[in-house]
Amino acid sequence: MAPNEVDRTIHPHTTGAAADTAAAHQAEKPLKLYAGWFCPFVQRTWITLNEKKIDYQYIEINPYHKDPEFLKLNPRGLVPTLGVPVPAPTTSVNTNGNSNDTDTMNNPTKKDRKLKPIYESIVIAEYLDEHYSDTTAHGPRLLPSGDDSLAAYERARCRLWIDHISSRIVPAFYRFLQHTPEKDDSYTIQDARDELLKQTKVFTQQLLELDAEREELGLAAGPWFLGEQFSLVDITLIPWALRLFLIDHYKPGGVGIPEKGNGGEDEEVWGRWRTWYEKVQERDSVMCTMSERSKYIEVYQRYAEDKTGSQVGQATRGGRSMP
Ligand SMILES: N[C@@H](CCC(=O)N[C@@H](CS)C(=O)NCC(=O)O)C(=O)O
Repeated sequence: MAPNEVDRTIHPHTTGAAADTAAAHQAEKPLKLYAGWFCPFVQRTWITLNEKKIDYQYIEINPYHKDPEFLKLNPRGLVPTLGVPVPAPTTSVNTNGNSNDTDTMNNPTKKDRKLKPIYESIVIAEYLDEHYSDTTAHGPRLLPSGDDSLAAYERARCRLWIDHISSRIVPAFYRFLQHTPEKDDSYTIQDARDELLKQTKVFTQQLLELDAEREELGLAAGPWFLGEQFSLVDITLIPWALRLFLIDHYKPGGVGIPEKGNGGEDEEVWGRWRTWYEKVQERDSVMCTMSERSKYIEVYQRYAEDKTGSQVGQATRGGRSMP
């Protein structure tokens, strides 16, 4: 199955808070975000750009149309794709830690720049965090920086949990949302629920362990993966956390995260989840990328009924890893 009519006829643009943010970023800019308003992978990039106060042009496209111009930028045919103005190299690229390019790549007056594509939401986020590293202009780094062995370890730990989210939580989300027993009875809705809850709990237990580590050092506990510091680990998970309501809407019995006081032996874990989730909903860089709830309900119906031909949908159906 390839992208089909249900994918190609989705609502074509942002609504709600996201529409205001997109409207404020229509002017031509050197940095271009090719986006789909509904896409959680795009949302990772969008949050990163907002969080770091990077100037960009928002360009809405429907990635299921596979326009040749878009495929030239990203042969995988996926959003997010970022168009980045890259200067012509003066000498060969080096790997010894010294930069050949001393000026800012985002200078629109330079004529010798080419628009180069970057894709894959985590690669994009790491690029933006690394390139826009001036903390005065762009705020704290989203991954721990520094050359010392502690910083290297902490970066690796962040990447480990980014991997947990991408390879465990995100696939479990789609397997649950696409669960359609008439089409596939190889797993039950309870299997799908158990897997999503299990992987979410593993992540949240890690938040608790990190809190305890920080408390021992006399540092503030949460709310984020890096304590008081909002991070790329949080950004990696947020779009799916904000889409859990779709499972509540479409799937009998819903996600199944217990209400406060009903968590039994997991009460502490789910309490920590709620603390994190409440902070997510207060974060401007996040909430300004959200469209109207009713539009997500509409656009995800093709997943809930297992009718989408998207690459994510096909991978979920075929038990393969995410695109
Ligand atoms: N691994 C990619 C996944 C991106 C992705 O799957 N984007 C979807 C929209 S949510 C897309 O462009 N789908 C087009 C298709 O399935 O043909 C990333 O992290 O950026």
